[in-house]
Formats: sequence, C-alpha cells, structure tokens
Amino acid sequence: EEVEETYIMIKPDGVQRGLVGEIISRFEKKGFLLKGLKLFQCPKELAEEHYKDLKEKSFFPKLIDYITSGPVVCMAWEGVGVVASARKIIGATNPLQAEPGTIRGDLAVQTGRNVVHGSDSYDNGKREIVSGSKKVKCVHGFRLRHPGSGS
Ligand code: YYY
Ligand code: MG
Repeated sequence: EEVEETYIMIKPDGVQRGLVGEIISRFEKKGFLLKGLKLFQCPKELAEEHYKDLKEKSFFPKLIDYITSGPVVCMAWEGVGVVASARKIIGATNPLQAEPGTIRGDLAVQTGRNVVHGSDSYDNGKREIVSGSKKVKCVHGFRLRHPGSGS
C-alpha cells in the first residue's frame, strides 16, 4: 500500500445542511491527513471539467447546476490507500444503496444530492487536485505531521 492523495469535495447540499464538520470528522477519525481545504464557489467551466467523463450522460446538465448552486468545500486528503478507502467511507453513488455507516448511507437519500465527491482513482485524484489548484492549491503545500508517521 502506498501513500496517496485524493480529492474530496463536500457538495453544496452538504454545506447548506451543515454537514461539513461531520464529513471532515469521518476522514480525520480514520487517520488521514488533511493537506488542503477551501470553501469555493465552483464556476460552471471548472465543474464541467471536473465531471468531463460524464458529459454525455442525460443527468449532466442537472449535475452541473447542482454543483455550481452554492459553495463547496474542496479538500486534498493524504494517506496510505486513501483513494479506495475514501470511496468506502463515502459509500455507493445512490445513497439508498449505500451501506449504513457510510457518509451517503447515513446522511443522504438522493443520487442527485449525495453530499460528497471522492476521486475514483489515483490518477483522477491527481487530476482533480491539480485542476482544483484553483480550489485547494493555495494551502496545498501546507503539511501537518501525520499521526503515526513518525516524521
Ligand atoms: O463517483 P460517484 O460520485 O459515486 O458517481 P459518478 O458515477 O462518478 O457520478 C458523479 C455524480 O453524478 C454522482 O455523485 C451524482 C451524479 N449522478 C446523478 O445525478 N445521476 C446518476 N444516475 C448518476 C450520477
Ligand atoms: Mg465519480
């Protein structure tokens, strides 16, 4: 297992519902390292770039409207195996299918309002953090000591 980085974004519904602390807390308690964080109003062009793999889907316009409807919290998280682990912590895309104990399983009911995004691969994580340089790069060089890292 390697130290990786992933891009986690609390979507506008998560911010508006007051779930920022709850969501961040789950990644903190797991033991991952918060490397960057920013409250951000995502412009339409950046939302379209972020979700470019889905641009042919029928739900794409609604997805872009939703993601740009209010501020999001953009984060870079670091840790061993963090990409896949974060996806497990987040749960299935459809919150009704997400297991209890996951963020979506506990906090959401609608696919179109599923409160949080997590990169689905190491390469996409890199891409999303870098394209999100407009989002998280401002604090990206900031490093905390990781619990248990001994450094
Ligand atoms: O990675 P994840 O967020 O779990 O799902 P994706 O398949 O990448 O879709 C991104 C995003 O699009 C999803 O979180 C909600 C939305 N969406 C939708 O509104 N309707 C669908 N049928 C599928 C996805
Ligand atoms: Mg995805």
